[in-house]
Amino acid sequence: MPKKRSLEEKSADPAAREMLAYAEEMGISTAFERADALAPCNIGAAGLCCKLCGMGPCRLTKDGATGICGATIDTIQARNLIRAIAAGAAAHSDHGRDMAFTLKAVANGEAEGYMIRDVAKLRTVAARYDIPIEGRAPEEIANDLADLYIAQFGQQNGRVVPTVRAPEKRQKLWEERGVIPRGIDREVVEALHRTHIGDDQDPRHILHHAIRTAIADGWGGSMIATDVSDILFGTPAPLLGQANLGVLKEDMVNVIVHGHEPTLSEMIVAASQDPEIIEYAKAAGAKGISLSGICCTANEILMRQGIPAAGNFLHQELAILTGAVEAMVVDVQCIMQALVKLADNFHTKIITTSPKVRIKGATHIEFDEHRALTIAKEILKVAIDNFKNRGETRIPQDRADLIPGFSHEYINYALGGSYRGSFRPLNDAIMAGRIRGVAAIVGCNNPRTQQDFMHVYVTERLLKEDVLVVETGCSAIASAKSGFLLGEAGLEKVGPGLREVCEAIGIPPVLHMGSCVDNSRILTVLTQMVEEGGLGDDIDQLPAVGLAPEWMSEKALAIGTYCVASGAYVIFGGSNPVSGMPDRVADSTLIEQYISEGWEELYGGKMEFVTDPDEIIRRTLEHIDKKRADLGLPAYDPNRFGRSGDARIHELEALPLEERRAAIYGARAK
Ligand code: SF4
Ligand code: MSK
Repeated sequence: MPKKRSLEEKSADPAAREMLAYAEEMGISTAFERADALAPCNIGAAGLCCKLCGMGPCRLTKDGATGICGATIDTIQARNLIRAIAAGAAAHSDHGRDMAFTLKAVANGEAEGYMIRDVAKLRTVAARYDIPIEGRAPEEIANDLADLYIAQFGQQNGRVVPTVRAPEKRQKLWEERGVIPRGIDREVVEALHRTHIGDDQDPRHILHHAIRTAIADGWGGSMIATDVSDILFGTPAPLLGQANLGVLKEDMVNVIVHGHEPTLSEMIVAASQDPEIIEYAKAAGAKGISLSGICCTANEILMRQGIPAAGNFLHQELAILTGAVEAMVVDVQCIMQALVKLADNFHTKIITTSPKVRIKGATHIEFDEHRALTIAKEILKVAIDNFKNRGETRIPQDRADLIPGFSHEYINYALGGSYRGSFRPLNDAIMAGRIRGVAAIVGCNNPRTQQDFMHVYVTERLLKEDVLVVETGCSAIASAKSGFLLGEAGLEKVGPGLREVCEAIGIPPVLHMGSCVDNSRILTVLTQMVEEGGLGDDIDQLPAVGLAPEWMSEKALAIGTYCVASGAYVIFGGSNPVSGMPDRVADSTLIEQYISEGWEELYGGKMEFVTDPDEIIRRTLEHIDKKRADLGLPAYDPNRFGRSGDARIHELEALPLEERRAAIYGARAK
């Protein structure tokens, strides 16, 4: 009988606990409760089940077992893994494709309500690909860039162009290893072809193509999605935001946008500020419209517009439980089918908008970028009309302030200034040991683990060890809810050296860098650190680690794999899709060994699955310290820094006057 967890075991977030208690009271099912009731199949979870043909499914539970076709455990695990990576790469990249088509429509004046907001970024990106920019209108440049980007998806030969933005040494390594992606769709299709019954049956050869497919995502589809979003909606810079369910408003029409693509959500933001719509809401008895986000759509509009985030992945059901949401508008990815049934208990309308996504029982209002503003207004009117149907509400009062919006462009500016943007101060701080290293903490929530706990625990521990943390996706929202994304408040929990740097530059200790596709920003930051000098000549030499402590989506596996291909050490928490049976003979499966030691030999990066958070921390710090030593940098010493800047001023202020004088002026004061 599966164990029923307490509220505390289900979530680290008080707002979530309050709503889960309410769900129990009402007898309403949530993902948390379903995770307790539905034990995972340990054969499938370990990657040992193959259902690639009608002779199966073949479930292999003993060392040396094979499927009916003779496929071994190693082959089956490799096939399952590459299929997940291909699905993740497809999701990110299809998002990138839609963004590129929107850019094309905007360039040709065919997209209602959109404009090119960041001309400087358009010119910078276009110039990287030798698209002429001088003396040309932004629309002309955008049209050429859109054509180039659209072509990357169907390209058959050559190289996916954003790969030229990787460090030179990395590009050479990829060329030598034969993993430069030729076309984004081509690599995804080939991953599926190779894993059809009777195709590629050498696990290492299968995983070689997994690397190529993942690079097509990180240095292809995802990078395109991020570039175009910035060009159309503005490159993020810090602003003030809020996160958690307490952002919902009792006296306003609450509309939540959930999913991933900013095209519709940005237009809903614009429509919600339209005087005609505000009047319509007032006529319905509300004070106005309160917009908020869930998952990565939340990150997109939070970091560009300051629109609050109602929560991360596991908050989607909890938001509806408040009874205060008139409409949840969804597009693609991470949307639970359970929302519709749950919403039946309340007045909330679930509105699907993507031509790719329908949910039985939901209202479908299809989005079309050519009529975006009109459709956004239509959606808001449906929500406003629903306000009168609202019953009793229960909105938790938990909400935290945060400062999101740390694009790599802004970090460059913050460190170097507007005339000479530079990563020099960051590299110097790492070289001196003030900052021990960098960790990118990314990825989802998973109802099989305590919501947010792993994200927050790992973040907190690494900050104390003077590790600068950058975050995206649901991890960033977990940190936002916990107060790490707010300059001064977050600094209390930070090691002395890192604290000095944050105070000197004026940044929070955890930098919110955006949504899942924006992990491509992290690739850019790592590349800029390499190019700045002093920390080696490729990403695998940096004292940096990538972590996905509560992962659940196939996209997370694609992200992890392109980070490994780029040279990073990546640790996943939670379940291990290549673990093998618990009673297996060997310590680790061949695939586990290959994606760790094998990939490290080939790419300098490695992938591991670790459930214990303390072990995640230990391996992270060990790796960072090893990379520091390999670079010949001084060993990290926590007592060396932290007595300058604001910290020193606070210490001095606490001293009696005479002692303070003596401390400041030394012998001269006497
Ligand atoms: Fe079984 Fe082979 Fe078919 Fe997989 S491909 S289901 S291992 S027979
Ligand atoms: S939304 S992929 S749960 S991070 Fe990007 Fe969050 Fe993971 Fe979805």
